[in-house]
Amino acid sequence: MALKAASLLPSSISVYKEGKSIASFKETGFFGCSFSLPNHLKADCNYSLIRSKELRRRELPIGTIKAQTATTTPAIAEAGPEAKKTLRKGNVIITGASSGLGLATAKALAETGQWNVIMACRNFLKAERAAKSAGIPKENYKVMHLDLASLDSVRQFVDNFRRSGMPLDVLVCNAAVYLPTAKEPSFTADGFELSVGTNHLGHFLLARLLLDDVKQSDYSSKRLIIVGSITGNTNTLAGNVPPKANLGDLRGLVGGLNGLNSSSMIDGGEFDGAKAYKDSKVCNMLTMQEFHRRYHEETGVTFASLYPGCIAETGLFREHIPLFRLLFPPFQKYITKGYVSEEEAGKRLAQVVSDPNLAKSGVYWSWNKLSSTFENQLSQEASDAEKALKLWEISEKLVGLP
Ligand code: NDP
Ligand code: PMR
Repeated sequence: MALKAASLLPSSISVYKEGKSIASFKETGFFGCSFSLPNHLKADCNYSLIRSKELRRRELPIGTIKAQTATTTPAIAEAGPEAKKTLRKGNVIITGASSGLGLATAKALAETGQWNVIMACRNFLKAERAAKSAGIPKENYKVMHLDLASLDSVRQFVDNFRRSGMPLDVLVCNAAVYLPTAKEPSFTADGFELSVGTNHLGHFLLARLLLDDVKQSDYSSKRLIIVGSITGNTNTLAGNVPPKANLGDLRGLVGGLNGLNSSSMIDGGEFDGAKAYKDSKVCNMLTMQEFHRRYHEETGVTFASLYPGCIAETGLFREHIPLFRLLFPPFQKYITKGYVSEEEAGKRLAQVVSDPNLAKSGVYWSWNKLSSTFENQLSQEASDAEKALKLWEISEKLVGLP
């Protein structure tokens, strides 16, 4: 299988394992890119052991890597000393829990018996069916309607949740859309380009509104988690696959991303669906850090982001061409070795929700080959505090926050 996949990816890029080249391949129309990488990025697909060891020796500010104590994925199965302080179950909202990472995380948490999972989904029936067929214990989850592509729906969801009277301990902003083959932009109910509108602006409003609820929680560790990705980080090999994320000076966002009197892209450029997704992930990671800077000290809430690994079989790739969907999983399994199953990725995100060892705020978590966590380093753009502030202020205006 490795050979087969490799033969479909003839060579101008090398994939390195612990400093040694393990495979090389070159541009194809299928993977659609031609680029060369600076040497310092070539080993990045192996973003694991070497790097975390090296980083353990350095003290870096928030938003960049810092060494850390590794914990392994199964940690969520046991309640740590912190969790034992709290007698009641934790309540966690997970957006986009009807498939992929969100569903696997809901299952991993619900199965511990220590969490009520609120599955915040745009398709109620699909979510109910998914929860049932995944075997999530009925008493440990509830589906609530949320369409992130509509600011009214976000506000309605928050009202409905508050009316339920449940406390909120953890919010997980997980849902996303990826439209790599779209020739023209599509738009949210409020007229924002759909990928940034859903993945960033919908979540931005949701997280801003629900922060008050999380603040009030008496749970032992309250958290707000926004799922990020390697592909938004241009300090990695994956993040250098064109089109690269780049928010520029945010001129398109200032214009409202409506594709009419302003560009549909954050940087003001031509529409590109793959870039819009990667840009939205940069927004997710910048937003997490801005939350941390503004609210961590005052509220004690832990803000975190993560790259759970390449979950190559999820619904995220539903809009991609069939050949991509066929070849992407073996490519990630046998060539980049970045592949993780939905189940494993779900355990990883569940760990960021509940592991007492991952209570540090302002961190972008990743996992090494042994499935141990480490504090990963974000790209220059994804850790740019000035850009994060500007993004925050423009996003506030767009979603109608004072
Ligand atoms: P999926 O497509 O399987 O899951 C995405 C979820 O988002 C679905 O439940 C989908 O709902 C939901 N969703 C989409 N649009 C909306 C909306 N408007 N309102 C509410 N929910 C919506 O993809 P993944 O599980 O792969 O993606 C989950 C997260 O993981 C994303 O943030 C993604 O960026 C991130 N990620 C994924 C990686 C991967 O390799 N797959 C790698 C790194 C990060 P529905 O079921 O109705 O379509
Ligand atoms: Mg990528 C270590 C190398 C690595 C990793 C971990 C990923 C993850 N990718 C890697 C390398 C490469 N990819 C290389 C060398 C190529 C060129 C052949 C390549 C191509 C590629 C494409 C066309 N990769 C992709 C795509 C997508 O359409 C996916 C994407 O960008 O979605 C936004 C994707 C991804 N690669 C990943 C991950 C995790 C993705 C999915 C995305 C995400 O959610 O960010």
